Amino acid sequence: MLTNNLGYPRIGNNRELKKACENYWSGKITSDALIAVGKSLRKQNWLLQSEAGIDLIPSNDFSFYDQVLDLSLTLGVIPAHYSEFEQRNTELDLYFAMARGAQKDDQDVKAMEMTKWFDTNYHYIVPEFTKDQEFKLYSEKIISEFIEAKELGITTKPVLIGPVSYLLLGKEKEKGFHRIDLLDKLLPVYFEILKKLEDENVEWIQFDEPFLALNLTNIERAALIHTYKEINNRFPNIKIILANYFDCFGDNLETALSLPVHTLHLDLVRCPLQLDDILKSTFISSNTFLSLGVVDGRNIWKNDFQKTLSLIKKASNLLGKERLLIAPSCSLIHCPCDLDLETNETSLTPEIKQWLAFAKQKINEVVLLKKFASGELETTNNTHYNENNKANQNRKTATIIHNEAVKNRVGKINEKDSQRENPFSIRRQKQIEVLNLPLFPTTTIGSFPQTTEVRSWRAKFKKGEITAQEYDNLIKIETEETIRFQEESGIDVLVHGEFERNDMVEYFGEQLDGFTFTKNGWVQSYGSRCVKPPVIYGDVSRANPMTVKWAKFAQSLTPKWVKGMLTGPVTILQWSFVRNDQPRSTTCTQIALAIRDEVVDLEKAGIKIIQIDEPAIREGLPLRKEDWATYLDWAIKAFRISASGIKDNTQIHTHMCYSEFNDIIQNIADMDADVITIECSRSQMELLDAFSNFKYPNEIGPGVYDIHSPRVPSSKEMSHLLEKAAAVIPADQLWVNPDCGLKTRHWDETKKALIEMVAAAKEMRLLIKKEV
Ligand code: THG
Ligand code: ZN
Repeated sequence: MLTNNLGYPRIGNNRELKKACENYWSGKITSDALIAVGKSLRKQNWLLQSEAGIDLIPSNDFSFYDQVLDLSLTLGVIPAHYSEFEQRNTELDLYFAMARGAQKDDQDVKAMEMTKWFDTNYHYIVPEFTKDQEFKLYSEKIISEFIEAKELGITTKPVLIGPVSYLLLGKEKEKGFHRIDLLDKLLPVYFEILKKLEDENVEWIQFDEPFLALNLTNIERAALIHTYKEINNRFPNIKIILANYFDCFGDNLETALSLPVHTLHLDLVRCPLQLDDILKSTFISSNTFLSLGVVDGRNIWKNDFQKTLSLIKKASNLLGKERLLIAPSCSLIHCPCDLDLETNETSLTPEIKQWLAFAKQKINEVVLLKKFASGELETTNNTHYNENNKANQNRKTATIIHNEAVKNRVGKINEKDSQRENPFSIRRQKQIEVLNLPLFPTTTIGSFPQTTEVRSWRAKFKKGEITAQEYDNLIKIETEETIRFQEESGIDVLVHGEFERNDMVEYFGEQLDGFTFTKNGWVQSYGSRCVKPPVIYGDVSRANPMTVKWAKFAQSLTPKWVKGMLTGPVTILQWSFVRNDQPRSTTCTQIALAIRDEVVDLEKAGIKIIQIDEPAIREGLPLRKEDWATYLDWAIKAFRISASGIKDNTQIHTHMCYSEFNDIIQNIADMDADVITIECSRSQMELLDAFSNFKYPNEIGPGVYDIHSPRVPSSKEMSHLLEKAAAVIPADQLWVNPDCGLKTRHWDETKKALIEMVAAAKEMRLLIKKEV
């Protein structure tokens, strides 16, 4: 029996990687200094795992930005428009240019597209393929990192995304082919990598093929079989681990079991039941090893040793101990680094802390589980085992988890609670009377630039260096300036700017009962950007209003409408670490009721437009289509519960990120928000396609410019987009707004872009007048 780890967080205990990258980008440190930070992080991670007793330690799990982009560079998948930049710059700068775009002297290249990694909050850079795509071994990172570890005395297990998943993660940049057709051109580069690793005496290699958790076509399944047969034929002595995670193999099980690989890795946290199917399957060959993913790589709860050991026992009874590896369910990059760094007992109480495990603790759990399961250690009278048992028992019986009032309220929810008073057509008339807005009303998504200054006020306040009153005053001044700017630039529906908030989920988590939070529980979201997800440990309720004070203050400054800004229940759920002792749908409904109370209080305070953001509704979709309906049913209902406690003449907005909505557009319409704003500038046309095929019943603001880039768009560009939108959506249903919140932008570009945006809306109003 061996211990196996799939990937370790690379950001560093104190986000060293984030800081080093950002310093390099702003010219504060050299590339050598950045490279040295990377090297030191890799060394720390390898040594930590080696000292803990992990047998198969991953390498190539490090990345300066994203592991999918690393692979694109490895395979030479570099879009043509970078070729001039490539010739004039280093490999590292080319890599960052692909990730984030670059303006340098006369060179100006755009960033590649970014999207969500399966159902996580991690974002990867989407590979772009052309019909005659060529592949070549371009970057030797995977080999040099293997050698680097060997020089430290550690023989690692290189990890890389398998060829089939790599192709499927990408996108065709032109018509006339499917990316899977490129497989036979791609495979030789993989062989070249394997050959080089074999020459370095590699023993194990992990191929991630997480598309095995999705619905695959017969062609894609055949591609998997072809790939691993070819690899096995050429490299029969390398032990290949094929990793699937985030869901069951489902109807790909037969395919997976028939692949000629040394070891199959299974996610037994998401899908414990598949173990029985696999063990009794006649397809599993008599010498295949199984890597049992028993420690949750996606959540922060301590493993339940007793339960896990009985699962492992089932496998060892049938296969024998020798054929088993013990592992986390997936890479640990979705977990914070180290629970030991959480020393502040007022934010994370010792009672809750004993229920948790972060990446470092999970590594120790894997090792202990293996020792217990293999018989190396007895469980009786073992301190670690007893502690684990005690913590799990304590959590099962803890009173702080349960709130009878919340449970009763959820139990009493009826049909009416998820319905507005009247249908949209009636609400709309009432809202027009109250709001009195022009055609093409302009607004923003909510946040304005979170400058270093604003962040420093919060840091000072948290450290006690300024008083609550001083902090409030600073935020008030910033809010007032933002209101004035919006008035002067002619925006119709204003926002307060959200300067009092750290993150749109963390801010609510900090104020809701049933949540706790960490001081240092950072998880990479994209590139150098990290999030600190709150921890939902118990029944959720709202003790006090959370946003009313700031909404009221902002509204008091201006005769124009100011939107109340909330995060929706599905997004709060999706971007938190969620309790695993009740269904996610129950937790989501509890959050929905808390948000509903906030919506009602905002209305009472005179706020007429309330936005409930749900940017994460799509990423919450289960990986397999057969599970979509159940999820959509409770998720959409939760949103409706949060939005239905108010009168018809209060207008509900929602906002969503990412534009791949075609397949769930009916469900989005079923949310029945009066207005929806959607992110779409990186692929505007795709979004409009969806709306030309589907008559969206309510009002809609397709984002008219991309806030992820510092580039200032012209009013012409935006009015042109609006004309295209008006061709598929009736003009009186259209809103004008950027495609997402402005918190990551600077003030100068924000101001310029919004002035141009208002000009575009005015051009549209004139145009429509002429037509009438
Ligand atoms: N909050 C959460 N998850 C998210 C987003 C969010 N997932 C999707 C999308 N938005 C990801 N985008 C970002 C954008 C900015 C940042 C993080 C994710 C960001 N983070 C600060 C950083 O890394 O410097 C964190 C510092 C802080 O919170 O003070 O700027 O908005 N939950
Ligand atoms: Zn957005």
